[in-house]
Amino acid sequence: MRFKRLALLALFLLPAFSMFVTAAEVRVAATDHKGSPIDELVIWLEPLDAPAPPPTPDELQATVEQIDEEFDPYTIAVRKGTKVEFPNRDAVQHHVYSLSKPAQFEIPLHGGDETESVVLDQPGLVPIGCNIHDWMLSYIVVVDTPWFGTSQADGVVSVADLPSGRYQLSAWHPRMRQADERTITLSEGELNEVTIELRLRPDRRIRRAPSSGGASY
Ligand SMILES: [Cu+2]
Repeated sequence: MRFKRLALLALFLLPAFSMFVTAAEVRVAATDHKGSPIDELVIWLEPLDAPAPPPTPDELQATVEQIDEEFDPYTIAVRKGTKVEFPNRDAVQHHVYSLSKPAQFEIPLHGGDETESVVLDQPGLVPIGCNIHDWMLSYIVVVDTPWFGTSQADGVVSVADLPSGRYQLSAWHPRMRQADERTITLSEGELNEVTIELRLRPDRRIRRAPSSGGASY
């Protein structure tokens, strides 16, 4: 009796398991024209053969912190419709805003431990800044797909659980004028490796003012 039940359970689980093993994984390794890995590169994959699956509630949550008078992360992709929270981890106040086409908002002065949020429901690039600290910058890329990620210091970003098929792979970095786009075909059950070489503009990012620790303004 017990065995029968287990056999039935296995039969029931089998389709879910096979779906998992036939999914594709993509691993993007990005370098600049000098061969150095590109950190903080946002990539996303839009399916070309079928519509993207609808979002789950868990997918529609993201956080951009203000910590040590910087935004963290510097670049992030979120799915269209995501509620992005902006918690302030600093004792000083920040004033987060965006004047972008997909989203214009302003979160007036908010102090330590206060969290404000914005729902981003239009795809596109949403640069955000702080009215008080000019060097604070972050870039939110709002995409209409569940498959996206950001590269680490080694220039690598992996995205798993994609159905096999054709995708538009887009890559964007704040030091690029426009996103790099290419079509790729992903095979089931395989790790699909893609190498991308991109030309980046010089790094003009202004880092946090060295005076911190002194004045709080
Ligand atoms: Cu600030």
